[in-house]
Amino acid sequence: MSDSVEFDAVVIGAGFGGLRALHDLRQMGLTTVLLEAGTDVGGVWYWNRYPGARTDSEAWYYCYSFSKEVLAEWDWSQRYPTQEEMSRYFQFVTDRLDLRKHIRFQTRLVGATWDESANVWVVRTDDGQSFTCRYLVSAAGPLSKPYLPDLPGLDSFTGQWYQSAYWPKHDIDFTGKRVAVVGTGASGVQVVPVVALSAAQVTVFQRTPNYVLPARNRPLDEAERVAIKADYDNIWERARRQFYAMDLPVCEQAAGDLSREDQQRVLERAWEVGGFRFLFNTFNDLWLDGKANEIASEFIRNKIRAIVKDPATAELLCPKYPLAAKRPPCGHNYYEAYNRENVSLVDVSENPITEILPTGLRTATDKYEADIIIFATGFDAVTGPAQGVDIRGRDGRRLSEAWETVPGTYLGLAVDGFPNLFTVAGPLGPFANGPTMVEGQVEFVTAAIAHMQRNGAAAMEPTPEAVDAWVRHAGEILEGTVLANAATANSWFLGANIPGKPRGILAYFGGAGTYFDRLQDEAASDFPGFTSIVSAQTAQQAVAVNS
Ligand code: N01
Repeated sequence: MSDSVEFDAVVIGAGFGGLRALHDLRQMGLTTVLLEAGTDVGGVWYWNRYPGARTDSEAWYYCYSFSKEVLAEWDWSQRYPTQEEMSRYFQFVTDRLDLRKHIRFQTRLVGATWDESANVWVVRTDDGQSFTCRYLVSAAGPLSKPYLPDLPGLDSFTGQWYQSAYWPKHDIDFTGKRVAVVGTGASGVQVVPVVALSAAQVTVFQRTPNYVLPARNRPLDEAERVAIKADYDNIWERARRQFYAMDLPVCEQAAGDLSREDQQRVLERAWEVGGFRFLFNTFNDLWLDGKANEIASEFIRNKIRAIVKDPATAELLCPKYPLAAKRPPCGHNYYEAYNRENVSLVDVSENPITEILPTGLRTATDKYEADIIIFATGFDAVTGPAQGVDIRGRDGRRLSEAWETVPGTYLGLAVDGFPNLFTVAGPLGPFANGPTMVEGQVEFVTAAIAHMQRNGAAAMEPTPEAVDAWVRHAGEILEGTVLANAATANSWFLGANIPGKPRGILAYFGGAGTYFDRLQDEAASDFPGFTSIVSAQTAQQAVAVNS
């Protein structure tokens, strides 16, 4: 496209968003390179190889929709694929679409500076390279910067310790070991039941309990696989309309429309079917109405009390905040694990872990022996990855500073003062099923680039007014939901899980369907929320593109 830049586009991260962006940008004829810190593709599914890691969403919509070849040729083995199956899927997609040769593995972005005189990004990597590009597409992932609590004494620990999100590639033998698991989010609840199968003792340190929905995994048989493949057009149609971008029917009933018996029947049915249906196919006011939410929350607490035999442990496992104020994980015999003799729960909500000792952990009052410590302590979500990278836009303004108090974007995808930077799965993008959400976003990014090419624009960026309006809109939506309580539940939705991180809404909770409509309107109306820079060179190129 241009003689003066080394690449038309640079994409960061070989997860769902990055690989789709690489594919589409190359299809547009743009010279594109993807930078990936790992040794292979997969993004979170490359790094999070902890015991028990598998998807929380069903296979047939937790995948790409765009490639007919991939949809036809790839077969899922089970309802919730394991990390290993997800890795194989990413490798298959990459090779089937011939993307590998455009990926630089073990290469981490350390900085990118907007050169205003040339309208290019100057990108720097950790192997000392530097090159220019016109478009920078960050798909580094919202949950890609693991958080390790700053606990004194970790260096003195004589056993082994691991972070769920940086799990080693070799197997860890837990046989006969005393294992401490710190954290009970989506990662911790998958780790516990699996490690308990071989460890001598598993001690779970819980600060805030979660509402863990039963996943109810099962193998997919051939007939189901054939039916799924035949239904893909409808699956994507439904997923793009559904609130969380999942292939689930739209829920029509409010809790108040139903008798008490019918409410329980609906909840029981969703609990039995398993997965996120409990959130999205029970009451359509579950996210909006405290009373409806409490009916569903208390239903789960009663399930916990019925499953977990020790009443004191059961009560500790019962969350007191509204369901969905934290992202509920799906569990595979999570509550049942506490009925094992080798699993115990320690409540560290009031009595926190204060120190790691050479042979274990301690709180202010007690000591716990451990041979292995697993930190499933989450992520510096959404804005975290940008903090460690020196991205500077116009006038040398740093992205980390721009996002320090309010992580503002327009549509989750672009920031004023940072021309031609696209933040796939960035702040204030929709909280939704990742693959479907990022596919919609990448389609918007390529539409924006095509718009620039047609109009001879060297760059575009959102107006500050568009960013402010989107931030306000996202905040207003949050206030109308039970999620406004997320800070009290230490949720990463608000940055509340990281000590010292400014509290601010990090995701758009208006629903995926509404969001996709908004993207489409913006593109169809020639991007009214953006301003463009036209240079003599790009104007000339536009003539070539249009002729
Ligand atoms: O992280 P989390 P995660 N002492 O932040 C605790 C996605 N995901 O990796 O809640 C003791 O949820 C912390 O306590 P608290 C998914 O979107 C998906 O599990 O802050 N405990 C919490 O219990 C998910 O929401 C999948 O009070 C400490 C835990 O560590 C997101 O990633 C699988 C502590 C962290 O939980 C994050 O999930 C995995 C301390 N000092 C992740 N510091 C699937 O789809 C932190 N904690 C399968």
